[in-house]
Amino acid sequence: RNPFNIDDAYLFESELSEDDKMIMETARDYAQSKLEPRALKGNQEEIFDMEIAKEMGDLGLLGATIDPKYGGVGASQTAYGLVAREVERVDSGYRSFMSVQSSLVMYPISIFGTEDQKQRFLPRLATGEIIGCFGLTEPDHGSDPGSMVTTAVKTDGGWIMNGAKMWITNSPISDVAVVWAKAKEHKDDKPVIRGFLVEKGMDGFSAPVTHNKMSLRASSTGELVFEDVFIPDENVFPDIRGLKGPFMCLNSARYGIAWGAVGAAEFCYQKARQYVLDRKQFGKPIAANQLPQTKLANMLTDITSMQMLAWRLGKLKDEGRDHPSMTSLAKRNNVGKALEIARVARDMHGGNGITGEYRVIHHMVNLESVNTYEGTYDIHGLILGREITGIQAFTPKG
Ligand code: TGC
Ligand code: FAD
Repeated sequence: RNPFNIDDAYLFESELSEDDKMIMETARDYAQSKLEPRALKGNQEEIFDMEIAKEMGDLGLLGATIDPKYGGVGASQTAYGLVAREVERVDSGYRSFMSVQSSLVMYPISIFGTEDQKQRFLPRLATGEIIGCFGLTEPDHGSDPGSMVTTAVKTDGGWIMNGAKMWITNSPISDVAVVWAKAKEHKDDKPVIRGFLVEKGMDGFSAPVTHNKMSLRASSTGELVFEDVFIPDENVFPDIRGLKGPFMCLNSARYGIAWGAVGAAEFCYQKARQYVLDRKQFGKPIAANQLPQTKLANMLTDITSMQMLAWRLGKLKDEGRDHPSMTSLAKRNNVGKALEIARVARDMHGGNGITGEYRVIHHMVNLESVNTYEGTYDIHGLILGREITGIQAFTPKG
């Protein structure tokens, strides 16, 4: 008989290329040696250590898929996903930082930006010298970003922006914000969604912190407020129009999340396994009972299917054969399953599962945010439902 690997049951890691494996191992070593020791305090005291950006940048973990000409390492989509898995094994908040910088800031600049915008921003984003954020959600428009009310009106040499974005990862610590707003070139034009690069220090622009989060506490979250902010023409993406712009970025970030959720789930499963092996009740290890064993079997089954989905989607992306609905399926399934696994693992730790030290409850509450952002579990269900039936169920018009 061949040996059975209880962490990689279908041996997907053995299918990785040497380059992808090397990047995965770099990310794993970094996450375990530098992020893990910060995680408990970071969560309890709401600290995002700014050194993390530079450390990730030094290792090529920011915008890894971007062309080396602009500071990336030209890594595969699979490698990008593997990095997200290692970082989220420690804390979804650190993965959020990395996803936003890579998929929601560097990626749009690299595909929608002018040569000048790429040169100005990408190399410094890649090293972590500057930090970016992505503003799509508004206080009254979350799942339905097409109804956004933030506006940008043309004026001499640029645009005047008014409005507000909410729930923006990295906003309080950002140097540049990729902001999606309804733009009007002429008074009577129909507004069209366009992307703007709003820089820290621009008059009328502020980024207040969101307080009292009970989840993703090591991630800095805030608003973006625009009061007659002048944005020069050189800070506008020239050609991209409509929701397709932000959604293309979300395809990349949602894919990374599908991998990240694998890391969080693996952490919770491994902790639960060790706990029930070590702890004795009724004179025997808790692991010697049938219920804990089937709970672990369910976790491994779900984790294996999550690994298969993420790995296969990465390959399809690398081959240019992916579809956004594949990403919806993987994001929805993997985060939903990771959340279930974290809740069961929390229960298997009994009272100790309530404390921060075991860090399972930390993953559990983080995953509540991950299940909500970048399209909620139900919204991705509706995206898939529309694909399957051909009927749009978001709005009454069908
Ligand atoms: P709909 O009519 O479906 O589409 C409008 C236009 O967009 C195009 N499109 C896509 N293009 C590329 N990729 C995709 N995934 C696309 N989905 C749609 C579509 O083809 C169409 O183009 P065109 O040229 O015909 O105009 O638009 P809708 O308004 O009906 O959309 C509904 C819905 C629910 C699918 C969508 O609005 C949605 O996905 N809502 C969820 C909102 C969301 O995900 N927000 C994320 C905010 S960012 C964030 O959460 C970051 S957290 C980061 C972290 O900390 O890690
Ligand atoms: P709503 O859209 O109001 O939804 C509330 C509930 O109603 C959900 O359960 C939803 O599934 C359900 N619902 C809504 N519409 C329908 C429907 N038609 N049919 C059935 N059910 C429906 N946004 C950014 O732009 N940038 C960021 O960096 C960012 N970071 C975030 C970080 C955190 C920690 C969090 C929590 C959010 C972040 N977001 C960010 C925002 C996130 O994308 C939104 O919260 C998410 O898209 C949901 O929008 P909402 O909160 O307005 O909820």
